[in-house]
Amino acid sequence: MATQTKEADFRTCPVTTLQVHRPAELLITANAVTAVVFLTVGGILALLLALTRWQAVHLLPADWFYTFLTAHGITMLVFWIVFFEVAGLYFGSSVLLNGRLVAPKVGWVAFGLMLAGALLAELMIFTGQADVMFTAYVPLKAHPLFYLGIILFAVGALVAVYLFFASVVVAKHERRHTGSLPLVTFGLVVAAIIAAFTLISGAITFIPAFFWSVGLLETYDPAAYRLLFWAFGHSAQQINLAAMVAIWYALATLTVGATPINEKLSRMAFLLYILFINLGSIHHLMVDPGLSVVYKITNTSYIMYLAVLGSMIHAYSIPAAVEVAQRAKGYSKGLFQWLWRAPWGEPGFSALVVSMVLFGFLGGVSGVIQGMMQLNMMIHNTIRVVGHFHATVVGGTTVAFMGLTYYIIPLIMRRDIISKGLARIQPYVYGSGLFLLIVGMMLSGDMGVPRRSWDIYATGGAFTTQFPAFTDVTLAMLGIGAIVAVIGGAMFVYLAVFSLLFGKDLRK
Ligand code: HEM
Ligand SMILES: [Cu+2]
Repeated sequence: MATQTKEADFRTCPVTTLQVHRPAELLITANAVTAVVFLTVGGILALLLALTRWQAVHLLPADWFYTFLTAHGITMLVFWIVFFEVAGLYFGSSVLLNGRLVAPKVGWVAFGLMLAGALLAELMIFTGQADVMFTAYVPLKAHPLFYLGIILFAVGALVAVYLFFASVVVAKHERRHTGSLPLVTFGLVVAAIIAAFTLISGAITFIPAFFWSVGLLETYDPAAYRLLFWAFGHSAQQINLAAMVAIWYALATLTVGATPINEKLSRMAFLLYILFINLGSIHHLMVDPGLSVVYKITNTSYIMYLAVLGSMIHAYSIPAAVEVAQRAKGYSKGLFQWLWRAPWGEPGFSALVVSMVLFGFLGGVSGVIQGMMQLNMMIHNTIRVVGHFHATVVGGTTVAFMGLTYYIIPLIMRRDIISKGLARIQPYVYGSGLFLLIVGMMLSGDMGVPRRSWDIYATGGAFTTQFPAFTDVTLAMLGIGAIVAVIGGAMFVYLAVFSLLFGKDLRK
């Protein structure tokens, strides 16, 4: 690498004594703030969608519903999550290693590409030229600039991943830290390795789609598209998973000082994600005619459990680390004093617990159940699937990211959180709303309510209104849960934005 570390570029964090690289700090802030802007847009859309799916309210007209559904899916699952992950990668490769981002300019190029791509895609969606939903299944065709936007965004993200790897290598080379990588950075390296694979799969999926949309490619086989798309879409969720678990370890350390009891085991559990990343991916293609049943069942009902094994290890290892740390502080009476005396009023800790509970009990369990062939045939394309992934990417990943933000603001942006009281309850409000939303979606799906459907009665098909009164209740749960969750989400956005603008300046 060209330039050597300049000490003038660093400041010492008074709380953690870590060396903070100023150019990295700026990039972390830019990416995290952009992420929160997208979260805000996605949250407003979420409320409108939920109030439409709540059949008794049925708010939006049909064409708006599909435009907003496309926008919500992409804004949340791609732009909010990935911008935040890039901020997390820069944090893990500079601050946590005492090191520097080797080429901040490259980081700004990545940021520019991602932002331009995201805005282009949003423009196409909101002008009604890309009502294809975030999966963009062929033969649904969007405006070419929509695909171009996605491709630009993916290239930008790939550049950011490259910058992350380079910074990790240089930190080692410059001896900014000793010994092996800290566990949190190690988890992020795993996420970034999966990201490289994912983004390349994304390119293989979307570049032909772009050529097809401009007419240079005459046909694009829908079955081939789906196979390629899920090489991208499924692995993208493994990035979110690895990043979320890395943040769980970070939050456990930041809030109660927990360190993993057996760090080697935790590292091995991360490695399972890389090795078995694609196992289980076929759960997206269970009803597709092109693949053999033997292949589908082998992938989803046998070898998938090897990836689940990794998550099960983390699911025991993190609470155990918290228990050991709490007992060491003297909270060792009886079986559970360590738990009752945990810092439940710290948003970082409550977010950790909410994230683990919603992800584990609702997301993970439902995923393992509905990922097997026989049950998948019954729940495919019902709103139960949407319930499952709101437990994972919202209840799990989004809540974990929110929890980390409560530390990034004081440590990196050096502003105090403006309202500690509001921050104290925010994870609980968001989490309880999500609980209702998710359970409402799952139960509605069990009754056959289809996903991506503007009107459950107009679409016919799967929904047979066997228990109309019951479905009225479960859809109301979905709607009320959404209102509560959006209030919790708005509290988060308010806290993040206003702390950044008006919070007490901790530099002084
Ligand atoms: C308060 C929070 C949220 C609420 C109330 C909410 C609600 C909804 C609703 C009602 C749908 C439409 C379901 C259907 O008709 O099939 C939906 C779809 C979706 N949501 Fe959310 N959501 C929230 C947050 C999020 C977040 C944070 C993410 C991602 C990190 C996300 C990702 C998605 C995706 C990927 C879809 C599917 C879009 C599609 O089918 O093309 N949501 N959400
Ligand atoms: Cu998947």
